[in-house]
Amino acid sequence: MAAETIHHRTCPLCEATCGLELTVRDGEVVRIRGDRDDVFSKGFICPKGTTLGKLHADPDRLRTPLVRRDGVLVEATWDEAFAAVAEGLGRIWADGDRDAVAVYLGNPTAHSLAGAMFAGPLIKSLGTKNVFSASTVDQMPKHVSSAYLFGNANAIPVPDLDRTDYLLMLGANPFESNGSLCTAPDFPGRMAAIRERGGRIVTVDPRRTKTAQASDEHLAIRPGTDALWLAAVVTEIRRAGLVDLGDVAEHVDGVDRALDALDAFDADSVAAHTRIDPATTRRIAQELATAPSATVYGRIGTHTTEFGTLASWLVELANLVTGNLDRPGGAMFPTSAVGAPTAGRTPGGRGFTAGRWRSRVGGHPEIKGEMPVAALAEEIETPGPGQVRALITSGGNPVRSCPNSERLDAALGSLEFMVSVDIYLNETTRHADVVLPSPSALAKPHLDIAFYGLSVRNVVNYSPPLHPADDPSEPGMDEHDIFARLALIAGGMGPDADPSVLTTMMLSTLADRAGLDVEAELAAAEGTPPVEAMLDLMLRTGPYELTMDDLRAAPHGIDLGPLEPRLPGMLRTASGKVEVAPDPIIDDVSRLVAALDAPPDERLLLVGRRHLRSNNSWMHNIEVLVKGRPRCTLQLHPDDAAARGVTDGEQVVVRSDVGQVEAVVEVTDDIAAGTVSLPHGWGHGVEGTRGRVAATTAGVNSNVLTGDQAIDPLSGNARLNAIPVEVLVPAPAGG
Ligand SMILES: Nc1nc2c(c(=O)[nH]1)N[C@H]1C(S)=C(S)[C@@H](COP(=O)(O)OP(=O)(O)OC[C@H]3O[C@@H](n4cnc5c(=O)[nH]c(N)nc54)[C@H](O)[C@@H]3O)O[C@H]1N2
Ligand SMILES: Nc1nc2c(c(=O)[nH]1)N[C@H]1C(S)=C(S)[C@@H](COP(=O)(O)OP(=O)(O)OC[C@H]3O[C@@H](n4cnc5c(=O)[nH]c(N)nc54)[C@H](O)[C@@H]3O)O[C@H]1N2
Ligand code: SF4
Ligand SMILES: [Mo]
Repeated sequence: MAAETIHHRTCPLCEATCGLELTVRDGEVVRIRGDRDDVFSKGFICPKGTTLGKLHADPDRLRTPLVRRDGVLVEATWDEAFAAVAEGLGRIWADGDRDAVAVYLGNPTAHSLAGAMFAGPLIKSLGTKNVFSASTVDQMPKHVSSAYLFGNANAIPVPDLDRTDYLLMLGANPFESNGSLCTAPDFPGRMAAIRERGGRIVTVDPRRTKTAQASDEHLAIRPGTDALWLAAVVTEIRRAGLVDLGDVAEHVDGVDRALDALDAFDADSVAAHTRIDPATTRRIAQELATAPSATVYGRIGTHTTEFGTLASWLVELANLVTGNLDRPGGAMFPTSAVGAPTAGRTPGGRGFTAGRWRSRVGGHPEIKGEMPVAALAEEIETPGPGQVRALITSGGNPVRSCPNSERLDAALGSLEFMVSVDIYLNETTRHADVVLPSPSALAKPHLDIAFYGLSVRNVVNYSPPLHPADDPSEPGMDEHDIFARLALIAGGMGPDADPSVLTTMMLSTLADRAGLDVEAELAAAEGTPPVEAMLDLMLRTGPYELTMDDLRAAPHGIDLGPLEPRLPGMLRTASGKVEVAPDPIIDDVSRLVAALDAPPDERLLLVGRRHLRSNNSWMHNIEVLVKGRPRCTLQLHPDDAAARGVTDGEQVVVRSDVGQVEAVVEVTDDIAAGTVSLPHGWGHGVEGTRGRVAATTAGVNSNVLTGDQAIDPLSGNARLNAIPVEVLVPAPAGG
């Protein structure tokens, strides 16, 4: 019998960063289970994590670069592929307009070490204003509220789950998603622990999710009204005389101005919109303010709405006025081992500026260097200087994940040139002229740079590649070298430039910024893979002064302890204080006041949902994850079903102002009357894609129904929830 070897690595699929234990026999992963010795996840794993071996072995996963010749994508060598990239993009740049080449970075780019380190340099050498990412269909509101409040878009407070006495959770379903902007492996277990120690959990969600069922209380809010409700909660806390900023009071500016702006919202005035009765709202306000410690946590359901930034700001305001900002059991700032812009100890900085430039067609302000992805289609369609004529995508599927996706699909089809870095030929990458395949997750080094900065405990863990990049079953190029070569092409160095040109520059910059001797650092890094040399430098100069050797010696991770108070040292606002009432936010409150006066929308409101065995628009080609009951169903309350004469399992038409899809109905009282739910990321089997399993459980694309015009003005984030729809029974054939 062949010898088995055991390996440990961090799962890169979601934000939970679970430790995995992999058993390998004859070069093949034969078993994956949770690593019981992982310092953070302690053996927790979800079904997706067990399938990384199947993902690695998936025959449909791309292993060779593809280049379009005579309209057809054919296999090519890496040299041919990069030559085609240089030629195709070169044609566009030859006209002298750098903005004509846009870039879209998808979710797995944030989960990849190469993406975290090389996306910045790539964007810089592209020199384009047309930078788009999945952030504007996701968490951009949180970046914006953090940027205004704390002076840095990445200074995001996380709920201190392991010590809190009271968790108020809105628009999040960690039993399926495993948590987001809150890295917490075994979120369900951490919730159970809150209740075991006598704490209380209140979940606000139009659906009675598994998370809601595991809470002490569930409030079935009307979709899209969280900002109204949170504003009322804050006002009720004030009226009850319970505002108490606690230890951070001296570091905070503008609380009264913020509270005055919210005076129109109270438990009574928002009730008709939120459908939460006033007594409950007042009680929750009281509980939140008087719990020994409490934390308010809002996620996707609160962010992907028209009032995303206000909702996110109100979450922070609720934490602040109850004395729970920056204290154990409240909302706290992690301290990442690889350092962060806020790692220093002296408050003050440049603060935040939005709108340094504007999108050409819609006039949307730039946020964090990005344009709203909801505006990508119009930037491609509209002729004139600055028109997007070419696109680079990395680890993204905007044709499934972005609003008004049929329009975007057509727009991508009209591009003069497109390059995709991806592991599959999907609904988006099928439009590419060149597809550059990343290695399998198991063949890449991994360290969750982004997510250790959002973690409920300070930890760090490094995973070396399990399969070498030159493994014959792999595409033969590291992901960071793909990024580096794209960046070098964009920088005018041509398709054959050596990636080390870029990595040497990056290492020098890091050393220089850290005040180290650049020459000595370069000499010391000689012979070390450049990514590891850079990580080593980031770790050494980070807050714990660790090294890569420390990490390599700790395959189960290094526990750096519970979160610690960080105020005021981490503040980067101009005043060096928490700026609670910045003008753009206060101005936007008037839009919320207008919503209060508008008659509540009586139509059915569509929301999304996630399933534990799915991952946005992918992982749908892994048989064990998609088998069983179809997951892409339209959830409908029994009363709404009866009113339309619809029964469970029936096919209906779902129509919004933007488009329509046909979906199979799932009648369930787990969804509030007046709300319907369809998950996003489905609609597979399209011509030109390669995913044999995904095509058999295709589902429908919910983003046909979402609009690209309704966005949160402060963040550019798309509105993907609370979409008014009609549900219609199709006329019988021939009728
Ligand atoms: N209606 C609605 N729409 C939504 C949402 C919603 O809740 N409702 N959620 C939004 C959110 S939060 C997000 S983050 C977005 C996600 O939006 P996207 O990031 O655009 O889409 P994903 O489905 O995550 O696509 C991931 C792609 O990365 C590829 N990939 C996987 N691993 C790798 C890798 O290691 N390297 C590379 N290069 N590629 C890889 C996959 O093959 C796939 O093509 O969707 C958003 N869209
Ligand atoms: N299994 C799995 N895990 C994932 C992902 C996945 O696709 N599958 N995606 C990953 C990504 S990219 C992200 S960003 C995270 C997201 O993680 P979460 O934020 O936890 O996202 P969801 O699980 O979609 O939960 C959002 C909840 O918001 C509710 N909701 C919708 N509209 C409203 C509203 O107006 N108000 C309120 N209060 N609630 C509302 C929905 O019913 C839903 O239950 O998950 C990550 N983890
Ligand atoms: S919860 Fe997330 S990180 Fe953990 S095993 Fe599942 S997909 Fe991987
Ligand atoms: Mo996301």
